[in-house]
Amino acid sequence: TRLILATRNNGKIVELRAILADAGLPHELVGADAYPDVPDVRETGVTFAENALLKAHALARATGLPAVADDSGLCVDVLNGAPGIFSARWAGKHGDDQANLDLLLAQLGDIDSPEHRGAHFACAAALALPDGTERVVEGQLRGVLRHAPAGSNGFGYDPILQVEGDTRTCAELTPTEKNAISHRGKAFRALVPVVRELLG
Ligand code: ITT
Repeated sequence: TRLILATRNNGKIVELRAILADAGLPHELVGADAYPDVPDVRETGVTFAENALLKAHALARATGLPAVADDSGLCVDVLNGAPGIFSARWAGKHGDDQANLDLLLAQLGDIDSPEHRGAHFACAAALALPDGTERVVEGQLRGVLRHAPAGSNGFGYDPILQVEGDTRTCAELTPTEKNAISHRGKAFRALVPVVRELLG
């Protein structure tokens, strides 16, 4: 069966293809770009799980095919969890990774002690079927925010989050290393048995 990846974020698509293939999911994975006529859903939820479900349902309903979606972001301790669900447009323009990351570093500028620079990535992975059946699971990755970006792998805020228990940022990990420990890896590996159960 076809399974639609209900996202237009290329960084996510690359990671999801690897995570789901490594987990042995036999389905043909198709990006949302294969369905250009389906309008982007308004992300009106107030949690990662709500927004992931909104995205998955919109694609499943419009295409008649099962869809999985990712809603994710960076939650900073001293900002009470912000940018959170607003991570993709923290500096104003949707998907401007560089501006988002620069603004966040500026906001944390004078905070120095590592215990005050704690943060985590969060990911909600949702599955929706055309008949309205839905499931959602979540994963997190803890770390400490650097003062300057390092590394060129990954996307988004990867260059500024140093992984807990490691000396490297997410952008200094190989894709395989990141997927093994990431919020997205955890969430989608937890979703795979659910996909198998509901889709066979
Ligand atoms: P779709 O809605 O089409 O999936 P999007 O980029 O708008 O794409 P989100 O609303 O879930 O998706 O926003 C996710 C943002 O959170 C993303 O743009 C990054 O800034 C950040 N983010 C999420 N996962 C990340 C990761 O693994 N590494 C770095 N930044 C990440």
